[in-house]
Amino acid sequence: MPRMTPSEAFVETMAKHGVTDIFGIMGSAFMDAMDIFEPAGIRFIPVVHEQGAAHMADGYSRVSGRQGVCTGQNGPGISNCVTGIAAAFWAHSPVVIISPETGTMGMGLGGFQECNQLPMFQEFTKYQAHLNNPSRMAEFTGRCFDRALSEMGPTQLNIPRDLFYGDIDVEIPQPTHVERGPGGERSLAEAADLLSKADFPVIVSGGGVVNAGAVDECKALAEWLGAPVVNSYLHNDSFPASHALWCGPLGYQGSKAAMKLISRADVVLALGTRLGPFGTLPQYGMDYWPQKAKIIQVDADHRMLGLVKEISVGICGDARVAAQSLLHRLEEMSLACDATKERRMAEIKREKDGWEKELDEWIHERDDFSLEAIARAGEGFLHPRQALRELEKAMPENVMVSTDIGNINSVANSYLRFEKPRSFFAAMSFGNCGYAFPTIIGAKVAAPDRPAISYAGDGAWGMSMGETMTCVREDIPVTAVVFNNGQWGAEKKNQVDFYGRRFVAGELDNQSFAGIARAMGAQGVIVDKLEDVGSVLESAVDAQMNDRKTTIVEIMCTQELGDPFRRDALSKPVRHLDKYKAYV
Ligand SMILES: Cc1ncc(C[n+]2csc(CCOP(=O)(O)OP(=O)(O)O)c2C)c(N)n1
Ligand SMILES: [Mg+2]
Repeated sequence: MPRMTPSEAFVETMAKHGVTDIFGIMGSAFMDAMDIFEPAGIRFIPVVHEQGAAHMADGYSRVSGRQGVCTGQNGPGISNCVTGIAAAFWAHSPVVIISPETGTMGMGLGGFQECNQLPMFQEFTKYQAHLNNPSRMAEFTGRCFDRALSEMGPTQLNIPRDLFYGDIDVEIPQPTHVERGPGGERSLAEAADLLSKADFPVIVSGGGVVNAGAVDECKALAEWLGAPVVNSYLHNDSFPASHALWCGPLGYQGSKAAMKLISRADVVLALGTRLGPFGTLPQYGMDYWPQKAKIIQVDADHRMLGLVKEISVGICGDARVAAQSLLHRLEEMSLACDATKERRMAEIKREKDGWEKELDEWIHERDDFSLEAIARAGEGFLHPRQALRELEKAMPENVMVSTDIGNINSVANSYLRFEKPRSFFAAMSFGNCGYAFPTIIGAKVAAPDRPAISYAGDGAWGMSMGETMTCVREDIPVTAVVFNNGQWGAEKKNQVDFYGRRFVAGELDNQSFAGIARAMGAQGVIVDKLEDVGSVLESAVDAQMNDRKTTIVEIMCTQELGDPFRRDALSKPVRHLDKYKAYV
């Protein structure tokens, strides 16, 4: 066995796993290994804040399907990553966080930058390795990289900093690849039977379809059945939007056509989706989930089967081969729904056309608060919906878009359509503001030839805009769209609906984001006319692709607000004490 140092074993194992990029901020704790990243073919990308590094690793892995890697100094550098790793966990991203720790001889004495780094990631990792002996460096490193992929989620490699040093004799392990099957024979047969008897089958295409590379198989199955395909919440890239059977996303600010059609289903094939609780809440006053339908759920993780929604058949399998297997079975059977294929196709078209028309006419919100906000704004402020529609029309081919958490970003859900998977990186169930921008930077590193665009509200932008300096310093050109409505809108909406318009802490008296962008060395453009939205986006993308320039596009928006995020979780206030009686 070759002799090497643990640092060499660590770096060699990463190289063997194809690691070429690591996001983070340097620190003495891992400097011995960092010193040899370059000769190992690994680029270390220094960021502004380690939360950004974790989001970048997330975006990197979501677009490439490979492990994204982040690291930082023990203690504060690593605790700064917690939010980013939690977000990656809920995005099912194979992110590996390398967390160097206080040295073994100092741990427990309260020295410098000391903390126990395993508990803080426990809930958001699929696997945590703690290096307990330097001789096992390659083994643990390899396992973290393997498990991030096989379990589709973050893993942590915790390394006491003194264990990078020494001499070890070790073989570098080969990466392993777990091949998943279609699922159990009996559940597949039951599912095929249900589908063959269905009158109105509907397919929900989820994140598992993207991760498994199953879009073509989903398409073939949908075409065979003539079944409408709806995207699960925030997985708008799980089916090509130009396809006649595509109906758009379910859930908050999603497609009414999708929701109306699924409400009529007698059999639903939920392909590669955990059917997360937030993603199927009633919307637009419509409780669309088909309570009486038979639900077939396919998920690679057996723990997700039937967890949220009652199901008739659960298939623990890979979305791609499961869809393939179902199609092969159905090809041998006669389909009840064949008799109505044309009628159903016409129904799909009718609902889609109706929704497009409604979106075209829905140029602004119409509730009292929004109407007052529009009147107050006057010239120079755009309706968010109109701006979003213009952006949609100007989207370049092959685009990658990330979105943040906020009111306008949520409304964007209706206007974001994709032709290919691994194109849409929304902040998923962890729902943290500040997600979109660093995530698109990571995506751009993994796919430099694709146009990269992030959306964020002005509040979320404030949390994340520092990473503009990373784009400029590290030559990672992207385009950031900032919807400046001068408020933490999504939360203010709750004060409108539930707290008698008692606005506390919701206003944002912003400086010019375009100006700040320019001060950071990027281009900054203010858009205050609707007719400029499309052309500004196009030139920003052109600058990104042809001049390697990052542009911040600041769109001035009225303070109108769309439907609230958490209508499900809020109720009108009750006060018992006299001094608070007016606060209802
Ligand atoms: C890290 C974090 N802090 C706070 C929140 C709560 N929150 C959700 S949406 C929102 C407002 C977002 O405002 P902005 O980014 O300006 O977008 P807008 O709603 O105005 O479109 C806040 C504060 C959150 N989701 N994440
Ligand atoms: Mg805002």
